[in-house]
Amino acid sequence: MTHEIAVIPGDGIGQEVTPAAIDVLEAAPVDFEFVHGDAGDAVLEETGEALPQETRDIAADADATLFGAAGETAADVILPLRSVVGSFANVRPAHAYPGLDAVQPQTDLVFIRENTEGVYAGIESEITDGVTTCTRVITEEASRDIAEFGFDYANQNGYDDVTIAHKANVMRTTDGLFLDVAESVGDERSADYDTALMDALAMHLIKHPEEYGVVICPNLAGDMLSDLAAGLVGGLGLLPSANVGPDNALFEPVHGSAPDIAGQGVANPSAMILSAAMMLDHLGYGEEGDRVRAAVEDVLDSGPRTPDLGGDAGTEAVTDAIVDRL
Ligand code: GGG
Repeated sequence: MTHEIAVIPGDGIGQEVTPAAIDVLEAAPVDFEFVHGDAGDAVLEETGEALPQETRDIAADADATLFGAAGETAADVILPLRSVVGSFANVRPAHAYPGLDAVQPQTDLVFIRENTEGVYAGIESEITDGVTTCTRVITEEASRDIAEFGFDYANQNGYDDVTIAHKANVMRTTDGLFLDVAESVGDERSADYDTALMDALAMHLIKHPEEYGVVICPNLAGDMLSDLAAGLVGGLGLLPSANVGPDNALFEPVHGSAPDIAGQGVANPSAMILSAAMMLDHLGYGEEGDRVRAAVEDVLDSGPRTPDLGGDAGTEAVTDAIVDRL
């Protein structure tokens, strides 16, 4: 069976790490047909549109999408693409790897981030000169969907600790609803869970990440806490993600376009390749996904490594080493 994969490299280092993931997928014993789509800052400049309809269609029609990185046009590119594939859950694992100088080597967390609403609903306005607003949308339906997904994920992946992150003491109506609904889902399943104020949770995650497993979060909290966790394990070059919906999914590294190093050939391809491994899992190739993860772990442990991890190798050398392990 051939799987059609939309490949949208996006901006900056997305152009460098996406081909790395394709090299790795081509080494796996699975038939893929890759269909390229353009999107991002450069496309906006060229065509006046950051996300052309043709790219939306490619993502909508594919079995899954690989996305590289979003730049200044993130709100016009990755947010709509997540919606094109119908994703409501953003799964962001943060693991420490052997051999790397992690701040907290015992970290093994998975953020389950609500992917459709919160302050990322895109409802912003300028009321008058110097006065702006952003509407935070939290619905019972989306809160239930993400909580059910999070508890199921913990159950299916052997995590005992589930934490519901919120700020219901301040955002009483919106996060009050998120918290109530997520707690009801936990109670309906007689699951063990904790709740945590997201600001306090940020501090506790830094000091004691080993006390946490799956963290169910509203949208912005999930975006921020997962970057924080990247700092615990060695940086943004290590965190993959899956945007999952009922019938389709999009896989992307947690990092952005990294304009400071774009074009130099030194971007760490690990997060993108680990995202491709999550795509293999999603398409039913769990063993192949495990093999890719093992190859990445091996190269992270023994090198070569990119400069963000203290090495001096380029993206291609690291990718070749991972393909060699496969
Ligand atoms: N956190 C690194 C970064 O810049 N990611 C790209 C970005 O802003 N994505 C938006 C999102 O994940 O919602």
